[in-house]
Amino acid sequence: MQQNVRERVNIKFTLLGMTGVGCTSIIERYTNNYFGPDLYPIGVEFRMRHLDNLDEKRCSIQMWDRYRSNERFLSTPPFYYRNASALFLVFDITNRKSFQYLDRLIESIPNTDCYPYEIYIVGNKCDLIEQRVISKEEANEYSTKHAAIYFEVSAKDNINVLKKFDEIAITHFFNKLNDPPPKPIQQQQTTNTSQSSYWCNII
Ligand SMILES: Nc1nc2c(ncn2[C@@H]2O[C@H](COP(=O)(O)OP(=O)(O)O)[C@@H](O)[C@H]2O)c(=O)[nH]1
Ligand SMILES: [Mg+2]
Repeated sequence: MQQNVRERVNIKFTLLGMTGVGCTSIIERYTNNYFGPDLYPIGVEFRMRHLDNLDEKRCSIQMWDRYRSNERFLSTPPFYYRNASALFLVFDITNRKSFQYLDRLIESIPNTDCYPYEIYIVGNKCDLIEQRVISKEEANEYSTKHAAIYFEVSAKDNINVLKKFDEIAITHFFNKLNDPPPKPIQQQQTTNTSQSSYWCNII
């Protein structure tokens, strides 16, 4: 019997940020519409969200969580970057250190000729208005300086998370359909990719 195989376009998004900025919370909100202090999966590298019926195809979005390494050494492995459509550098709008940490994240990004991704800077916890220490103006200025696009979200209050990430995913989906990405200029040494994955069908 012939199976109805639906065409699928894969999008990989990688989130990076200082511990505690809310990378896992954003991913949980986006893939599972959940926010809470507990039930966060341990040892999971990415989670999935699927958007169906886009041009009669399925868009499968992999959300790669911040690498759980010792931050002082910034040893994010290459497979976090490889084939990523976009990098999301997350900070907490109530924590200046997490904003300053973006410098180190940007320095550690591999050569963009090799990995042609877009870079977004994401200010999380925008529900904590009273405790804000990084203004939108400062974050926007910093992002422009680094050729990145800035937006704010709250994983807790579900502000902007679905809207922004879906919007960006859909743009990448159509870009990929119309213009398949070029092969990387330089082939990096092959690294073993994720063994552990968590699949989450919410649509
Ligand atoms: N107020 C508020 N707290 C948040 C938000 N997102 C995450 N948190 C809290 O920030 C802490 C760190 O979140 P987590 O997702 O584990 O951060 P990660 O280390 O970057 O993965 C937790 O206590 C979360 O409940 C948010 O949008 N607003
Ligand atoms: Mg986490």
